[in-house]
Amino acid sequence: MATEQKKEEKSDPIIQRTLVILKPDAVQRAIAGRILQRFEDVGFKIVGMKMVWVDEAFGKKHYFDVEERHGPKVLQGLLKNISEGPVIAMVLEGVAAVEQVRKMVGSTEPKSAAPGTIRADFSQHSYALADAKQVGVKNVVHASASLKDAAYEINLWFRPDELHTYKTVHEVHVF
Ligand code: IDP
Ligand code: MG
Repeated sequence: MATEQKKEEKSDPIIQRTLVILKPDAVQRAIAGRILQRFEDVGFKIVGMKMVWVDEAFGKKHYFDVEERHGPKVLQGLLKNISEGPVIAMVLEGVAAVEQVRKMVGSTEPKSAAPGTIRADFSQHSYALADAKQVGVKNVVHASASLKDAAYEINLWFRPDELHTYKTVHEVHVF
């Protein structure tokens, strides 16, 4: 299954939902609030949020295609990282949310992510260090890479009754 980041297509819904995970490194470093603030500042609506400590079996479901894309070593490191402490999982809703949130998050390796992105501004980790330590690269957050991934991941992490419909003040200006 192709899960590379895709540019918005004309047929895509304008208002979208995407899954963001503040990974264990973000929670342990106590930067969750500052990261959340960035998403709130842009006007994304939090429609679901919870703190969970997942195990490797759940991690395998979330990262079902990582072995195929990056090989078994990366998957092992990643499963170790994602299950080493609690995470904060959230569903964000807004205009082209999948693409916009990925833009804010930045590219996968913090060392080479663009300044101003969350991964660059909150981490200095590199593939070289991750490989040397046999961990996944510690890049603070996960964000769904495509609408298809978002649908799969939201369904995996949240029950329908954990997702909420309400109005934010941003909607007065945006919609
Ligand atoms: P993404 O998180 O930017 O979508 P993916 O390719 O989906 O990146 O990879 C999932 C996660 O696997 C990344 O967030 C990162 O933590 C880890 N990862 C990806 N490639 C490597 C690698 O080459 N070395 C170590 N960890 C990696
Ligand atoms: Mg990904």
